[in-house]
Amino acid sequence: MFTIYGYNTFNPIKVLLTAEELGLDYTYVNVELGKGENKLPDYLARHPLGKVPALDHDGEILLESAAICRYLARLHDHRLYAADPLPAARIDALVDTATLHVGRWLAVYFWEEVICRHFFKREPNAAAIDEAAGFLKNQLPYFEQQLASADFLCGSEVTLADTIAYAYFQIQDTTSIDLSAYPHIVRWYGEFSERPSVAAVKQRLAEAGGLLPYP
Ligand SMILES: N[C@@H](CCC(=O)N[C@@H](CS)C(=O)NCC(=O)O)C(=O)O
Repeated sequence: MFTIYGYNTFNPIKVLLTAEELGLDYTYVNVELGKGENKLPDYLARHPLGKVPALDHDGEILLESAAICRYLARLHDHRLYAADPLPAARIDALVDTATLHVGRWLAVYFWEEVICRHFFKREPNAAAIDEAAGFLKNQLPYFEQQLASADFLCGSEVTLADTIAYAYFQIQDTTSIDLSAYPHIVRWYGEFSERPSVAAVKQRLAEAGGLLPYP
């Protein structure tokens, strides 16, 4: 039995999208971050840092979104991933670029324009947004180039690089990020958004009462 603990933010969404792409049968539990449910003793026993996502697989607790995604893919015949070291390393590299670079700066928009507005009732810090925009201007051309020559980030098949990167790129739906200078990223994002996995994740979040009243 698989239980995914999450919330409507990009880290849990990586895991939910991956689970849906793999056709995993799982239970979803919404951890209400806004109410501090992630800091309650029950949840801290599961995740000592009090963060989402966490995965419970038959009583084994797994943490860290990308590690959970890799684990699920390995359980499913390495689908969305690769059994061979070289293609696996190429997917890992794009996952890390999505997480440590592009996603890190996309997340600044989400933090400033969604979380701070919604939870802290303050306006976005313009200097933080400017800094993120500067880094993205240098980094997004790499993804644009990857997607100019292939349907997906790592070639002709969906991989963990796509499910994980998509979770960050969907930040554009609720923030001021403008990706119109990157037509291949826009094409990839539009096509991925039509995948049944994306609709299924939205439905899971809505059913669990985990859709924030984002703008
Ligand atoms: N590196 C972790 C990051 C997890 C993380 O920071 N999750 C955020 C939501 S996107 C969270 O739980 N924030 C609540 C908190 O830190 O109190 C992962 O990839 O799983």
